[in-house]
Amino acid sequence: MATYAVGDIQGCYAPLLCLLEEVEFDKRRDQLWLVGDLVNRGPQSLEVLRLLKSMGNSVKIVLGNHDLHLLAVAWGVRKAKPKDTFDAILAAADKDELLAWLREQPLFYRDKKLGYAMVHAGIPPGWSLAKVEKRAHEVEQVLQSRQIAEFLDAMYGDEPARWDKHLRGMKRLRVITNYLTRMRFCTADGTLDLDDKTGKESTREGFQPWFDHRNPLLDEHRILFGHWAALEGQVTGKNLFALDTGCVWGGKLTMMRLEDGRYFYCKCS
Ligand SMILES: [Mn+2]
Repeated sequence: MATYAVGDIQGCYAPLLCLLEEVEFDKRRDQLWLVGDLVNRGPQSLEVLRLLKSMGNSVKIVLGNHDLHLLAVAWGVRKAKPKDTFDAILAAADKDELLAWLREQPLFYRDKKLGYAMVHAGIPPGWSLAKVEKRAHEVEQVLQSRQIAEFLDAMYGDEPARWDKHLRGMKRLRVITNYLTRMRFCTADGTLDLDDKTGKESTREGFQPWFDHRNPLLDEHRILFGHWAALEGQVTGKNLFALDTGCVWGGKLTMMRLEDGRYFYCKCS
C-alpha cells in the first residue's frame, strides 16, 4: 500500500496514465492524491474526470481554480473562455454525474496518520491548520448547497485582497477561495497580489511567495500544493512540496510517493 500525490493534470490524460503504469498503481491497495486543476487547457479533461471518478475511494482531491471555473460554466453563471478546453465534459452523457462528483470535493485535505495535507494554491500567513480546515469547509458547504450558483457567480474577483475575520457572505468566501486556489504572492499580513504569475521574486515591495512568510503551520505540517508551474517544483521549506511542473505547458507531470518521498515523472507533449 502506497500513497501517490500528483501535480496539476489539466486534462493531460496520457501522462497521468503513464504515471499510474510506472508505479503499477492498484486502486484496491494504493491511494492517489491530486492537488487540483484536474481539467482545462489540456486535451482530455473528460477522460481525466471519468477515470478519477471511477477510482472511487482510492482518490483524494482538492479543487483548483480551473475546476471551480468548470463548475461556474456548467452552472451557467460564466461563459467559457476561448482558451477553455472542457466542452467535451459539458456535452457528455455522464456530465451530471461527473459534475455532481466534482462539486463534492474539498478545498483542503489532510491525512493525520501520514502527516501530509494538500491544497491547490496555498495557505496564507497566520492561518493555523484548524482555521484552514474550518474556512475551507465554509466554501465546501456552499458548493454542496443550493447556493452553489450564487457562490460561483460571486467567486470571481480579486477583492477583498486580505482576510478579515469580520468578513461575511460572498466576500468572505471569495477571499478564502482566492487564498486556497489562486494565491502565489502575498504580504506578511496576507494581502494578495493575484496578477503576478512569475517565478519566486516579486517586484513589489513586501510581496513574497506565500510560503516564504513566517507561518508556524509550515514548521509542523507537510504541505503539498500545485498551481504554480513557474516554481518548477523548487521550494525551500523542508515541509513544502510543489508538485505543479507545467505538464500542460510542455513540462512534465510529477508524482511523489508520500511514504518515502520518491519522485516519478512522465513527459508531456
Ligand atoms: Mn491553478
